[in-house]
Amino acid sequence: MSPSGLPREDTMGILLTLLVFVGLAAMPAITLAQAARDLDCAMHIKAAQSAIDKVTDDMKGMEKMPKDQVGNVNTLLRDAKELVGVAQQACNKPKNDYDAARAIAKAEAARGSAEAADILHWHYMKPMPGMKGMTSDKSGMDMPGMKK
Ligand SMILES: [Cu+2]
Repeated sequence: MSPSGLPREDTMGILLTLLVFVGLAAMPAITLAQAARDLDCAMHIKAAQSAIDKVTDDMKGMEKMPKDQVGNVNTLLRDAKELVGVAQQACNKPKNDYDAARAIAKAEAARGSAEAADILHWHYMKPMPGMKGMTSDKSGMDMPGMKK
């Protein structure tokens, strides 16, 4: 006898039946969750936002950078922020799957702009003659705001 008062074999049978039912009930939920995840625009927006945050952080303490260079990096950053705003709006209440996909497209475009800003910043960081503060060596960056 098991603690429940039923013969052990009956208890096992009930448990197995329950497991099968729970499994069957969970399957559509899992399918739905996966379907939702493949159109998870919030995830793409999060990635875009952290790319934006990274460049924004890097640009702190870049006062010695030539103004036109700062301007170029910031223009790409501004594009990224605008696109992430559009993505956020589309992602807030997507009317359908197409809306969610459109939000993903905007978020990825935002991430692309942020990445381009990062690449451009690092390109400018390459040692240039007569550009104090923009050189870096293995011992550490001359720019306190720089990570990496
Ligand atoms: Cu820099």
